[in-house]
Amino acid sequence: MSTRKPTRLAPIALAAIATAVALSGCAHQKSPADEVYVKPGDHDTTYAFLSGGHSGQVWVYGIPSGRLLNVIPVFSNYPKTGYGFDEDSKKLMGAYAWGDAHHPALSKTDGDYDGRWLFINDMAHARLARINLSSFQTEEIYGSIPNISALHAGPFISNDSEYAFAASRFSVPVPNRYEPIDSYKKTFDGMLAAIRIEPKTGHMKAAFEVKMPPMDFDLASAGKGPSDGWEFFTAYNTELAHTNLEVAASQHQQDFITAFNWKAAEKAVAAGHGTMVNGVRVLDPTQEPGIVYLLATSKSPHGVDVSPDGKWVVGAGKLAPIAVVHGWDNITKAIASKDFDGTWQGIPVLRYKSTVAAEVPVGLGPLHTQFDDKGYAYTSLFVDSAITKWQLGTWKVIDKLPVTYNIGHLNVEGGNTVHPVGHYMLALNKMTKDRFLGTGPDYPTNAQLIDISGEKMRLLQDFPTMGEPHYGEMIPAEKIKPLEIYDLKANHAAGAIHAQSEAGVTRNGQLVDVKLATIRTHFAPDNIEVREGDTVTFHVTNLEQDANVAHGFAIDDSNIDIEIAPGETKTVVWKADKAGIFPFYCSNFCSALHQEMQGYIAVKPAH
Ligand code: K7E
Ligand code: CUA
Repeated sequence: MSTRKPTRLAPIALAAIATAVALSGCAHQKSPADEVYVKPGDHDTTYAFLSGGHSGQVWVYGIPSGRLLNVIPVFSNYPKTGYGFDEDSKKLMGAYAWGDAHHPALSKTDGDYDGRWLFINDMAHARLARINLSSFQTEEIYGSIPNISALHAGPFISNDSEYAFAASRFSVPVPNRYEPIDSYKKTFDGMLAAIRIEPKTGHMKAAFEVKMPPMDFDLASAGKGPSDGWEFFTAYNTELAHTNLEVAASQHQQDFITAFNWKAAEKAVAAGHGTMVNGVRVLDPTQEPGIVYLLATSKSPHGVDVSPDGKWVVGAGKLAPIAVVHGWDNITKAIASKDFDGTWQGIPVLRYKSTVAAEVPVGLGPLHTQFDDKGYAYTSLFVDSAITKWQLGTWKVIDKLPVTYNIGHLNVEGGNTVHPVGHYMLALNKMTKDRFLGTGPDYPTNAQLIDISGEKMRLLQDFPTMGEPHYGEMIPAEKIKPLEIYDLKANHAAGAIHAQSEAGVTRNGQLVDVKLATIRTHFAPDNIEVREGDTVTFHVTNLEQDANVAHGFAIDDSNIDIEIAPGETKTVVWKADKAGIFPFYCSNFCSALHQEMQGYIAVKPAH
């Protein structure tokens, strides 16, 4: 089944194969077709969670096959599951019908993915969502996070999921108020935020924030090992431009990575420092020495990524053809000896010559870097449409692989952990151009699966992705334990029933409550009479306890369509606003008599 685990061979046999491969040049290597082919009935070895961009969803793919396994609706309606149609998910989604989802982030324990939750940002409304990786359902949407404007940089999860870190992309005055836009430099604020994740439940709540000069914060990465307790944020627009950014924000040869000592900030907050703004304690770094330092980094940095051993902080300035590597040892020494290149807006700038360990000539348009388990780094190059592999420590460029086309993020399985897996890497390309059959002017995006287990990167296959998955996370399948059914006995949802005998209709004035059972292959009750003007609340419980028997509930001529998993209850509200007969039916194929699964609502005229 798995292509991951080779059969065990004696060391001598392995050595012999290695020699044979070296001599014959890959004679024993499987073909890419064999490596990605998962035969019917077999399973993939890895999950890939790709953001759906401004579709507001998360796409779940199987790797290596590249098969789309499911869609998890997060910020947008999804009639397939009824998300955004039933009362609970409507409440979750709040006032917005969409979100701009960029960065899926898996929860961690001891620096490794633990398979509990997937977090993801909605840039446009400064929200974070949490998906339960047992039910694969969105459980929480938190936000808008106070004082954060356009949450692009986030969520970035600390090594024990203590915090999700985030920052403002578009600075605004904090607290938000009218100011003339040309007073930007004086009145607008950049913000960093630490959102506490409750260890048992995963609930999120803004813990503290740091007010920064109005740069555009872009991305971040968690310190690890020796640098644990720090978070590194990139920012462009150190020019502090508020108009014509394509020119005005591309003037400086260097911008900054902000090194944020969140453990020190925690202490300052515990000591009562800072001021409360919209319910969150906000620290002023000019008054809190030791909390933030600036690391000069080449022109308009986009990604920043900390190596698995926590020793290297890699910034990718998209307008310079290098990856800038800052050494954690260098950073700590420069801080200890106050080796500053002055201050900027009151914040110490560490001397570049002292912190920089290497400028690696990766190529044009570097955006993001990932690491494997063997000490190599992989940097995506948007302009070159390529990935450059280079070595940590020697800083040698090892290999360069063209990708199609214009890569943004890339992701190594286990990529943001202290133990990357180092087998598969996904290139998340922005442009598809000629790669797939045409589907009109709206093009999909293109993911490419790359084998990084050898010296050279090997392209295995392409598969289309949708809504621009800015980023994705890959995790070995064995770390996820998907739920098969909801336990009906443990279902305490409002209006839930546990047997068909509990189903029925109750009335309170013009409010009608229907406890509706679904079970192969009928609804109970299936003939319902109400009066014109009634508001009818359906609590639909799927009494099934067998896996893979979801029922649907759809009412003709309405906006109601939900899917109910075995053991689950969902609530929808329907207005009986005109007299007549309204059929309802099961919208999800469930059994041989699915087509018989129907009922009628009769609405009696009011007079
Ligand atoms: Cu598209 Cu992380 Cu929003 Cu980079 S981001 S490419
Ligand atoms: Cu129940 Cu189809």
